[in-house]
Amino acid sequence: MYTQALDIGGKEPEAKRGPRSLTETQYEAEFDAKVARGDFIEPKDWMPEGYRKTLVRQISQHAHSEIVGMLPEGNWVTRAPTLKRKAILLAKIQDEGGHGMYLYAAAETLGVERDDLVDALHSGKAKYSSIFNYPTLNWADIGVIGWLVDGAAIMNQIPLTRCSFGPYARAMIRICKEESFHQRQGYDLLLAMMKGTSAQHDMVQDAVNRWWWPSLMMFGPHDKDSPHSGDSMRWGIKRISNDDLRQKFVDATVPQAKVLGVSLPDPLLKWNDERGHFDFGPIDWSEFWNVVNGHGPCAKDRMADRVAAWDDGAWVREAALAYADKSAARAQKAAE
Ligand code: BYC
Repeated sequence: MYTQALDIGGKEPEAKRGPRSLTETQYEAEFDAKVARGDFIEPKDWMPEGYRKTLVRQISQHAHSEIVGMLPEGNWVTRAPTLKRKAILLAKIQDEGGHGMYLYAAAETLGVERDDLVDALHSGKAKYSSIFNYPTLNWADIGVIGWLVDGAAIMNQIPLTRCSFGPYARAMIRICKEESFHQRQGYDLLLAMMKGTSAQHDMVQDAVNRWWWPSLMMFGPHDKDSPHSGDSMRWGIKRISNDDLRQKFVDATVPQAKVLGVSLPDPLLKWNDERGHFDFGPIDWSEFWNVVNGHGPCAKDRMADRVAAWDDGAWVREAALAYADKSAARAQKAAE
């Protein structure tokens, strides 16, 4: 049966299309049941507008983080100490670029344009992970980014492979596999440095001291201060809360620090038999919000570098589009 959907202009998001014989409440009940059964919601399925907006926000912020995350590591490609380390670092940075592309593509299935998302990043309207606003000061920072930053990312991202939105969940499977390699290469780099001179040992300890607390901040504010968590948990976007993921990360990382032979910069870090977890000291939330609100130590540099890279790459995008147009025209001519 034809429906009013045919009268609606093409601009309406996919999520709103579909037969209108059902009421909004019925659609919502069907959506809730799918989420409760653990079925994926797909782009053409009906979804609440808040769900769509939350996904566009989170997936695009995630994509921006991957792309901006290439910058602090990119600074070290020309200074990697050996050919092997340079090749590994280059491969890792390329992976991050790829992650950004999968994630922008997943966001686009929700009816937004990639150019608009990129504009929002460049104009400072969109957020990206707080962690990439800190500087990479010595070579050990590259190892610590792999170990702690990618380690925190995996902890946060594995539950996203079970997120209720199909394209995001599927993108996360491949991303997590690659992040796992990233974490191992970072830990391997640090193990090598810890077997080296006392100066190398000091570089690792210095890097750990600077990256530990910002890594804990990556998981976001405490659950009680997280405005989006309630809806995101209900909708099956988030499966594990910010605080629970942070705790899992601390519990997994403390033994790794011991094997490495570094100390973690928290005098309150202590195993709690009763809880079965490590206790840890308070996070400086004023630093977190300052960074999240665009005042991190490297915030201006990161965006200037990002915009310059976008502008410098304009000719590549134009050439790719021209090639695609020509190929399409050729294919059409051949079909006539
Ligand atoms: N940094 O209600 P909440 C990587 C914002 S890439 C900045 O808890 P939500 C890698 C939050 O956006 C890692 N902002 O939010 C790449 C919200 O602000 P708005 C990136 C943060 O979304 C290259 C407000 O605070 N990973 O690992 O429910 C090389 C309230 O927070 C942060 C992802 O993006 C933060 N840390 O939960 C190496 C994972 N935390 O939007 C490594 C996907 C919070 O209302 N994202 N905010 O203005 C998520 O899992 C969730 O979005 C978060 C936050 C857990 C991050």
